Amino acid sequence: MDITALRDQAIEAIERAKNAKELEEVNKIYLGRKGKLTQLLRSLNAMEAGERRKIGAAANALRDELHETLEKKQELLARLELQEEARQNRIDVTVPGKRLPVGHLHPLTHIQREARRIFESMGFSTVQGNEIESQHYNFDALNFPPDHPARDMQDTFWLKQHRKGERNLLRTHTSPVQVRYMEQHVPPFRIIVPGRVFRNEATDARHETNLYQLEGLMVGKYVSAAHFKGVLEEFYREFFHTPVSIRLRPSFFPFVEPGFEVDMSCVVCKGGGCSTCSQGGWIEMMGAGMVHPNVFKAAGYVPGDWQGFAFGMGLDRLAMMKYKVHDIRLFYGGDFRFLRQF
Ligand code: FA5
Repeated sequence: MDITALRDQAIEAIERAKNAKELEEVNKIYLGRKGKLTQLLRSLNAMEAGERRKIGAAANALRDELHETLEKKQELLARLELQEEARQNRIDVTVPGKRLPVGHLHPLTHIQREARRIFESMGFSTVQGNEIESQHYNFDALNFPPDHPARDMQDTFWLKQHRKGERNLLRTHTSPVQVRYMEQHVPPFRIIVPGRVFRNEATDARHETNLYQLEGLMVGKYVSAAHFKGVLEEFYREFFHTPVSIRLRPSFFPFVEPGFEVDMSCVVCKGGGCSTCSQGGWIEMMGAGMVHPNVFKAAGYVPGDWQGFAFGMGLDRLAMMKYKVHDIRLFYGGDFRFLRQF
């Protein structure tokens, strides 16, 4: 082939190459071991002297030119590649940001806050108590006899006793705050005490070892069970926004006289009976009653001077009824499929 034609062909091929791989291919076709120009250079030996000099000089010049052109093209391709990379990596400040997953309040916290809001709107103040309590405030001051089964290892998480004297425990209810508060305050008053309590018992759909209660205590000169009923009805009306069936039945707690338990018609089965309410159609929501004279005495009051009502409602049960949750253990399982629904 004519050297000028070979040159035109090679230069055009170099110009056409779109990337490093194609350029390498061109290099191979013309300058490789079996390349067109390489073969021409090899064939010089067979030529007669005059022709060899003429063609040899032109072929060598073409080899240098091709080397140089290839190198330049290589640099150009590398630059273009860098530019393309930069274009692809460009930060577009107008693209909307990625939303970070944000948590939310636990359903039991919502319930506690809603219950607080309603009682505070009725003039109750919120008071806090201790989760670690003494035997005195949890039991003795609340008129529990020494052999009451609630004091049993089976029902109570007792703490190790390091020093002689009082035994401590994880409070089994929020009622100890009744006496603690009365020791420091003179009636009339109305308080609520929301908080965590602990029971050493087997769990099931309605029972947990860790649960939340909300204690209520209203003391004055003429506070009666009728006031309790009024407060309770107002609370349920506000909390459920719809009429719910409630029943009060007589019950025994050593720190009230008379005592009663408040049941609510099970919302899971609408009272028909299901595993949540043990087929009974009713769920026990709270214990309550008129404050026992011995509790007033333990707090340093003269019993005849005051009267009042107290109640302790289970906030988990309230949440179960509000959200129609059939098993209390779902609140503590940490399962996002459940928690994300609130
Ligand atoms: C008490 O704890 C009394 N302190 C309540 C009280 C206060 C009575 C003031 C009188 C005056 P009881 O053990 O019944 O009572 O618990 C009260 C409520 O807590 C129950 O009605 C129930 O709603 C809830 N509760 C009790 N045990 C559990 C449990 N293991 N899991 C979930 N909720 C529970």
